[in-house]
Amino acid sequence: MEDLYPSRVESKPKITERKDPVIHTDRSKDHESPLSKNQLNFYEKNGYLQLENIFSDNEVADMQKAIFELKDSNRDVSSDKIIREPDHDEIRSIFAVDQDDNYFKEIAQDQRLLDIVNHLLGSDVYIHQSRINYKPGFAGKEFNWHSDFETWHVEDGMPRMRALSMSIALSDNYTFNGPLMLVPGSQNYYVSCVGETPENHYKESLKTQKFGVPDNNSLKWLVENGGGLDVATGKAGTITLFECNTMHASTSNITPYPRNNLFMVYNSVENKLAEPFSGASPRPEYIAVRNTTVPLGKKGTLT
Ligand code: 6CS
Ligand code: FE
Repeated sequence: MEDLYPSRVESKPKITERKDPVIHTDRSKDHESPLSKNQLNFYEKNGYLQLENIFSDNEVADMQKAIFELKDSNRDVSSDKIIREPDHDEIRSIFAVDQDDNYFKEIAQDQRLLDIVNHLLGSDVYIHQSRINYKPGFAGKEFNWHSDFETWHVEDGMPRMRALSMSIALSDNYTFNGPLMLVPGSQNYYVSCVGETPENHYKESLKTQKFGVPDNNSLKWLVENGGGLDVATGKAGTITLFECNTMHASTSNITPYPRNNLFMVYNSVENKLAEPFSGASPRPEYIAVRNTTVPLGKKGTLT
């Protein structure tokens, strides 16, 4: 398959224009979306969108209880799906929660979410990756600048920019406890990074990412040619949708307040993973789904 978005192959970074729409349903069909025209315009322009009050307070409380029970039950468990902080034993992330726990699977296929995602991706969808990032107080280390798509393309073989992340805040995301920072407009440019992907890169990158991180000049260019820098703060329950190629990062958390977020990554069923464009072996199923790409829910049908 032709590599339309080569990265980590040249000795110098390069910025090219994206070759895919940001919203994959024609804008003449905005009325079919649960999102308003203004919300669709904001997402198309900025590469992200925040939604409040999708879930009831009880639903949010149930999710919070579920993620803390999961964290407590895995405190001393050693598993590849449990990523601990680089210099701390605290749990940083737990992957594949929708695969291992029906409660999270139900959240992933909640029709209120699917109606939004199906429209933005213009098709049925499946979960490419799910995780809980706990970013514990005093110990949660940063996530360096990156485009998820650059990693999912190079290391997972995701062909086109037709995926998005849904982050559900399960603690208040303040300006000071390591909230998601985004570069509005960066989804329109693809930064080809330098440096060859090491084998089993994920064993390190999920703790501290070094490859697939844009150089400072490219990052500065995106910020200055896009919409500056935004911070996705919000109370628990707030949803932040961000396009697979929107440049983002988050700082370390040295406050007493954890920043717990549940991430569901939706990929179009028309964009299933091919062979990794890096030529390396595919990443494990708990990071990049290949086997269960069954459409979630049914687009437009009652469930
Ligand atoms: O490698 C990945 O798939 C993960 N890495 C980051 C920093 N964001 C996306 C995803 O969780
Ligand atoms: Fe990311």
